[in-house]
Amino acid sequence: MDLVKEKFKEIFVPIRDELKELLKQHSDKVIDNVTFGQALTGMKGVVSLLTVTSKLDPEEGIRFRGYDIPTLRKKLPKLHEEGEPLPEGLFYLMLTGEMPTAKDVSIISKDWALRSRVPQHVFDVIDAMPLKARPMTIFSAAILSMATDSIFQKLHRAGLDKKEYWNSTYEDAMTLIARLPIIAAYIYRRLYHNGDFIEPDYTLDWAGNFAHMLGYDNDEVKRLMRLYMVIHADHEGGNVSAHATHLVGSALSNAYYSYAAGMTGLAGPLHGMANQEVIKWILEMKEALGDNAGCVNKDITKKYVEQTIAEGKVIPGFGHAVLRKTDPRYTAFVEFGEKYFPGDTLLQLVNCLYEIVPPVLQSLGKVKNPWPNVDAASGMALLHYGFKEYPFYTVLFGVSRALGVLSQFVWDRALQLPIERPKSQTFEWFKNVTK
Ligand code: AMX
Repeated sequence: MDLVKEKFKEIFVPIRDELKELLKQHSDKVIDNVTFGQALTGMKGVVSLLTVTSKLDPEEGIRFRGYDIPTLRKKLPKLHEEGEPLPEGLFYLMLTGEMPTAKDVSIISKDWALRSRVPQHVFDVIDAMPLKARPMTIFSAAILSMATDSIFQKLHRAGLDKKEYWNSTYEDAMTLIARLPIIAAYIYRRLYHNGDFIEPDYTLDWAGNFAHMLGYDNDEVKRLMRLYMVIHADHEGGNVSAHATHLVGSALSNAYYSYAAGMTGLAGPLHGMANQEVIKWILEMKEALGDNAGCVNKDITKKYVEQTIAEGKVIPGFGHAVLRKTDPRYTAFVEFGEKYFPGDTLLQLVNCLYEIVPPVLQSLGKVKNPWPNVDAASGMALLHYGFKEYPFYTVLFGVSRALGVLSQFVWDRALQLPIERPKSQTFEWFKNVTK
């Protein structure tokens, strides 16, 4: 058994046993109440999921195994002292709960490089999609097509003991993560660079190699890609992509099916697609307002924001279902911009929207969180380096999200979490309970 897998087993077995014991003793204990409003507005705040990898605090933002983003940027192993953490390390931390050493990170980097060969039929599936298909449609189809390789599925059909589910699920999750940069880069080069594909460079780390295969060999872009892959990795269990992955997996669907479900959820404009919507909206605003966009003319920009809302649309990149403060992931991207490209006009515009948009949203009297989320700033950094094909941005988010949802997926199997099945009621029932 490999070292990381062995370590994981040592860690999860006592936790699995403890969970079983707790369930045996306390199954009837009431831990939460559900209001009429919560049941009908997306179950927000209702505790009903077990997620070990991360926890989202409405005021402080995301913590991965207890560590916030600024701490992770300092503590996780890096290639360069002043650079960004390696996503391999975050994966290790989410899986084991322990801060990795440089050696742990290097073991994962090498393991992913070894597992990364993508079967030909996956490229054939991608090539069969029309060039006008959305990148997330192609990405999800490619992931699904890899289910042919699921070791869990093969062993399960042959009659696998449920205590062993975690082992082949770990194999599937690692292989899936290893292959994602190659698949995503292939889609990107096919759609936007005439199919001029770039071979992987296995002397690079996972995210550095991803930037390289996309066609960005600049060292700053590699740093940005490491940050990007760390920042989007996880946001506890209830967000659409994490929850969809968990839900589908709870039926013992394999990791490929489950993560593909997560990705089709991430593709929605209220979730991961917001990162492309932000850039689309900003570019349209610049087109409409010319030199007046941003702090040059705050009144005109404010009117543009109000006009978007008057047209029945949301302001992409602002608001959140859980957060009630500025998203620390947003702050991390702005800090990156201020370090590497402080004079950038788009960075200035993003900073200016931070002043203009929240008061407009607050004035509506219904928006629970007027502050920017991660998507308000991530595209600005990509655009700075010439990565202008914004319909692809959600794929980048998706590659990163695999780290969180698949480490949790391995935990789901290790803890033998059961099939998920909340209760639904009819409209008549809901009317009756109000009487
Ligand atoms: N612009 C305009 N209106 C907004 C808004 C925004 N950015 N954010 C919330 N509202 C509106 C809602 O549409 C809702 O209006 P309604 O009552 O007329 O339907 C009202 O304010 C109350 O919504 P809420 O409780 O504050 O938010 P929510 O939990 O229902 O939704 C979210 C959260 C993120 C979907 C919402 O804030 C939004 O649509 N934001 C813009 C899209 C976006 O940036 N999504 C990315 C989120 C992060 C991610 O997953 N990547």
